Amino acid sequence: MGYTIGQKLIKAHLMEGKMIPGTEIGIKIDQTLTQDATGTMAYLEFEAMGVKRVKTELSVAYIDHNTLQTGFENADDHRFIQSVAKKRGLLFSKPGNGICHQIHLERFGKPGKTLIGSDSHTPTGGGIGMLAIGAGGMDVAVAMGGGTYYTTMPRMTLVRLSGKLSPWVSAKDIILEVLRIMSVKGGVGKIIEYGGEGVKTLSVPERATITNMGAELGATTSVFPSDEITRAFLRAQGRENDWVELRSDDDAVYDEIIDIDLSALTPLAAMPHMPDKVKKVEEIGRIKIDQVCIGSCTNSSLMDMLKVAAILKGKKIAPNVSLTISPGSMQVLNMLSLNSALSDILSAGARLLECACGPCIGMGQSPNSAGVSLRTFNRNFEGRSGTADAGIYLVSPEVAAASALTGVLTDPRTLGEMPAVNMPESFIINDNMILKPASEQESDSVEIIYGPNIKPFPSNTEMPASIEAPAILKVGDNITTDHIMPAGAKILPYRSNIPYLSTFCFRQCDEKFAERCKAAGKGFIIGGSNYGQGSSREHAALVPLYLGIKAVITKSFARIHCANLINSGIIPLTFANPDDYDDIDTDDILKLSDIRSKLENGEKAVLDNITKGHKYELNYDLSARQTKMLLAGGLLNYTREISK
Ligand code: MIC
Ligand code: SF4
Repeated sequence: MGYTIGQKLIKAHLMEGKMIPGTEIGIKIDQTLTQDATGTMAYLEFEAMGVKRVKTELSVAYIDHNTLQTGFENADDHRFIQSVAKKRGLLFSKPGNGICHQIHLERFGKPGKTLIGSDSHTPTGGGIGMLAIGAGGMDVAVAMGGGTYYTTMPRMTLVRLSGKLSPWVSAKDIILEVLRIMSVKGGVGKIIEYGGEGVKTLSVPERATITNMGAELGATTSVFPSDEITRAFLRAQGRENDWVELRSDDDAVYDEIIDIDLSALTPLAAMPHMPDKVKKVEEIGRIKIDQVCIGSCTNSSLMDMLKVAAILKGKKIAPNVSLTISPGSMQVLNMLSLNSALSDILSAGARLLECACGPCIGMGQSPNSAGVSLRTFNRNFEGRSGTADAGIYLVSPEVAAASALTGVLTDPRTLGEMPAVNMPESFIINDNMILKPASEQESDSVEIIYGPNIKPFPSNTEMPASIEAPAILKVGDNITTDHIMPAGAKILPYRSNIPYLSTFCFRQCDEKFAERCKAAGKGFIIGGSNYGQGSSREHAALVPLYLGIKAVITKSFARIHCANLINSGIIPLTFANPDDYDDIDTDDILKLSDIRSKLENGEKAVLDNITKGHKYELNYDLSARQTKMLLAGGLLNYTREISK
């Protein structure tokens, strides 16, 4: 039996375990990336591990999320990360250089290599045939120290593409169609691989849009073959030597096959407030819009920007619309500025923002009250934009630009012929915003600079024999990490200050959550299915840990968040009978009796509802290593224990 691309990549990096779906595997990591919003914590953890130099082939620390610098906090974090990078052997991408995933694709990603990043959209690298996985900061810290990365062996899904996209339809519509078919939890435990004749019609930036937004499926990662198109992209980046061919075997076996005829697709949009609430633009109709934002790691490549410039050329945006453009990297902006594209964008009335995440993570550009915003981004969770009652629609650059001109949601096919866009043979290469580390000899004299906003991260203790505590919060399905630990301009500057961050935890669901946790001293969270979807931010585990949360009991979990809970020593449990969820109310006193010995002996866990006098059976899906980690009170305690 042959192998899929995902299986080949795993096989080539397998350190522990067997490639049996659902079981734990350990893989060797070649490259890592961090961004600043998760990076400060990852480097604090790395420092706590006491490793002198990173042991990967390449590790890059990017600054792209917290670039507003409304106070000293962000700049201090940047300085801290820069000093760690210099001392410990990492490349450092300065603020303004662009979004980590876009730059990594342009300058560093290599087909056939593994990459983990402390950001859920790390699978963007799958667009050039990498095994690129989003993970919590602690997992990235371990990988930087040369440690194995553990995950569950995924099942393989093939999305078989046939035909060719029609004019005005683009890669964003392909991934929105996949989301429509599979839903935000449809990818959990899977690698989504793209194949079929249609693949040959897609350029690398288009492929990267698709693998990027595979994060919204909950997938472990997404991957495209590495072919002549990949080679041409790397050549244009001056890196043809990094190319290797990668394709699935003819007799590879997939667990699931989804067929999509590209020629049948039309422009799509994800409606508020979930990336899988996908409808045809023509069906939604010409709703009035207030804002259009073009950019984010999903759609900020040169190709995207050139298309937007061509659509806007010689026209004016509607008076009721505020249009923002954030190019994905300095390379993209540089290239736009060298031809008339930038001036076409500006003359139409666009507001040019920095090459950074910006509005995607609520760093500015929050829409007006009850505003309608069309964004080429990947997430439209309620409140993420910074305006609680705004309605965010996720669309392609074509739909965004066409709608900015008309002032209403517009199917771009109504604009007539699509303007042609030509990609250059080669990109401008200027890595002057990427700083090299000190040499090993010089590194001893480099000082790590901590600012006053950088506070120690919370630690856990060994798991007790039993845990009795109230259900502090009960939430429904598809709770995102933006619910658990919101981001945005007011909160993001405090990513290295867990005590302060904790006051914002779960605010959208219960304003008094933090207060109630403090009053109770300890507690449980009860959740529905796909709990913790979205971001990789380990703050969504570290903050609950700080607030005394001992276990989270749900119908099911999203992958990265579940791993982050375990790393923090918070027990993730699921109801054996999902209906038991309905029986629990907020403030019920619950008891995990003999939980320690149950986990040690692999026995079913039982939750006593002391208030109601009922008992519920609970499941847990833990490897032997994860069980030991939980018993020890998290990854750092466990690592200390085994290295004694
Ligand atoms: C996001 O898109 O939600 C983020 C901000 O990039 C996060 C990381 C973070 O919370 O810092 C992600 O996707 O992992
Ligand atoms: Fe940045 Fe948005 Fe991409 Fe997250 S999804 S990395 S916030 S651009």
